[in-house]
Amino acid sequence: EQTIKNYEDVDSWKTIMFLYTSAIKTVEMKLEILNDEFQHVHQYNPIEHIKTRVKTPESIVKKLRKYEKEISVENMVKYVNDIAGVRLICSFTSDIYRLANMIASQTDLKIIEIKDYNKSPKDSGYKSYHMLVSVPVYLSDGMVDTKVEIQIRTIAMDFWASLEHKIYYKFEGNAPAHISRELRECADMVSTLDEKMLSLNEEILACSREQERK
Ligand code: 0O2
Repeated sequence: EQTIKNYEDVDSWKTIMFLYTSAIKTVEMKLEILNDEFQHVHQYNPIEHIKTRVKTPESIVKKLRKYEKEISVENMVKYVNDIAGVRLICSFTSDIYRLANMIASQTDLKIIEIKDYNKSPKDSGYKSYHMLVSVPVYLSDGMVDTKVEIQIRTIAMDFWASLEHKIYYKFEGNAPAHISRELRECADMVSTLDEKMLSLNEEILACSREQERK
């Protein structure tokens, strides 16, 4: 409630939110085309599904407070990198890097930062591959490079993260130790499941190739 009223200029807030929404649309469209092309060439969809969201004003303010920055439109654009979020959910861990490479080779997307929480999970057990990119949004009076955070993770990682996120918010970051421990154990199970599913899929593909040869 305190949130939007604090911003100096509601008009610029609206314009900025319009930019983020447009940037999400552009990135989503590009990813759908890549997925369709992959299906066309390899008869396989690396993306299981896509989720998008614009961060809520409350959540933006919370992040600025966490960073100890004054609440202003300028600071939010500068410091809050995940206002526009696109989440790519895939079946196998191998799809994560396949998608990351496909995104990296899009010449109109600039990669600002990569955080590979798949190779280096967070202490919570969180695994995901984050790409902070900027995408040009063309308006009637010019172009604006707009930041979008792309998170790439498997269905299993996403399942874990959505539950952990709820628990984190429920306890405001101070979950009882045994709950955090059990969540980390679940994260290990998720990793084992992802490994097994990947090797099983590889076996299935090898069998199909073998049958095709016969
Ligand atoms: P929401 O509700 O998804 O918007 P930070 O490290 O948070 O100060 P930064 O640099 O943006 O800021 O971090 P990062 O790690 O690149 O991305 C933060 C986002 O990743 C989070 O957004 C979550 O979506 C996700 N994330 C990161 N760590 C965890 C974790 O331990 N558990 C879960 N479930 N998700 C995580 P927000 O803002 O937290 O929330």
